[in-house]
Amino acid sequence: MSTDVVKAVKKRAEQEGAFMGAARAETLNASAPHGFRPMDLMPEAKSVLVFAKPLPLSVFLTPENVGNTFYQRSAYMYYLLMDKLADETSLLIQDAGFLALPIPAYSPLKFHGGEPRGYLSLKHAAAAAGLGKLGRNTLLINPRHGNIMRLGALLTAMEWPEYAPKSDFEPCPPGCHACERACPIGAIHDGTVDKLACLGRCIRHVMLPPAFLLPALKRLVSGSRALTRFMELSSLNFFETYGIDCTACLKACPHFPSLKKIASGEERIRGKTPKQTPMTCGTLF
Ligand code: B12
Ligand code: SF4
Ligand code: SF4
Repeated sequence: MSTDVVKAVKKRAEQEGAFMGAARAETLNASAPHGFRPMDLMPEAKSVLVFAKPLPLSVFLTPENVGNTFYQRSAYMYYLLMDKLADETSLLIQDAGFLALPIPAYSPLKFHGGEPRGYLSLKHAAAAAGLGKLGRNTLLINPRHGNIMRLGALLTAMEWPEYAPKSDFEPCPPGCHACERACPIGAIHDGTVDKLACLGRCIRHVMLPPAFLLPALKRLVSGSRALTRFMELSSLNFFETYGIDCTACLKACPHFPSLKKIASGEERIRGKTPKQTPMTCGTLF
């Protein structure tokens, strides 16, 4: 029964052009902050399954007068796609007799200290599931598919038969700070991102206050439970579709894919050659 459901989940991911990996829930329970662990959402969770799919390269390369609008549409579509994949595979697992909770690819958000967070950090989950490592720009980098992936996930009470082994893939070559230099507002420092600064620069939404008001808003929200609840509800109701006006830290990175490498099937990797992650399926390029 378990073998059948594992095959069915992998096949469903492949049909969506996604690849996947699994991590033990206890690994993330031990390392994620309180309130943002698998056990805070599903106490009986034993496994975290994570899905990843790269966006079409062309949406990052449209002319200046088009801007990032095509990227925005793809990014939005991918949130829906990842949510759909997580929902459908959760049903497959449920049919096999185990509870499974799809984790949203974007919204709802939980406000922490006045800043938005996902209920579970998908990039940390993806790294634990063997889908890559986090670079200095804090984004997930996969040795084969680069840095332009969108992620989805689910938690399940089912013990998954194979969890990701430790990987020695090191995404950032020594001395590389291309993402930090490329960020137009200097939001990236030593592997952390100033979320509010990035949000003010890269998110475009008619209801988003101007960037200079965001620090004051953060202070107000962080000090008020009612405002925190209001922000969480507004992000759920209104922020699902938004514009994205900056991709500089992706494009400057040596792991930003190139068509030549995609076509030749060459692995996009600088530095060490990675071990192929056994849990990845659905080879795309
Ligand atoms: C809120 C959010 C944003 C915010 C804040 C970003 C941020 N860095 O947190 C804003 C609007 C700025 C943003 C921007 C972007 N985002 Co965004 N975003 C999210 C969202 C919804 C939540 C992220 C989150 O929870 N952050 C809070 C935590 C993780 O950050 P932190 O406080 O720095 O965490 C610290 C500790 O708390 C601890 N920690 C927290 N959780 C955990 C868990 C474990 C296990 C461990 C060990 C530690 C740990 O580690 C950190 C260091 O101390 C996720 C979807 C999701 N649910 O994950 C997408 C997501 C991270 N975004 C994504 C993308 C693509 C982007 C952009 C590239 C969009 C663009 N411009 O094109 C930029 C990238 C900017 C950047 N360089 O980071 C993708 C990333 C895919 C990838 N390949 O990594 C995600 C995963 C969406 C998705 N479904 O694919 N985003
Ligand atoms: S998305 Fe733009 S503003 Fe945000 S960290 Fe990356 S380069 Fe900086
Ligand atoms: S630009 Fe360099 S330092 Fe930044 S994430 Fe990419 S490889 Fe790492």
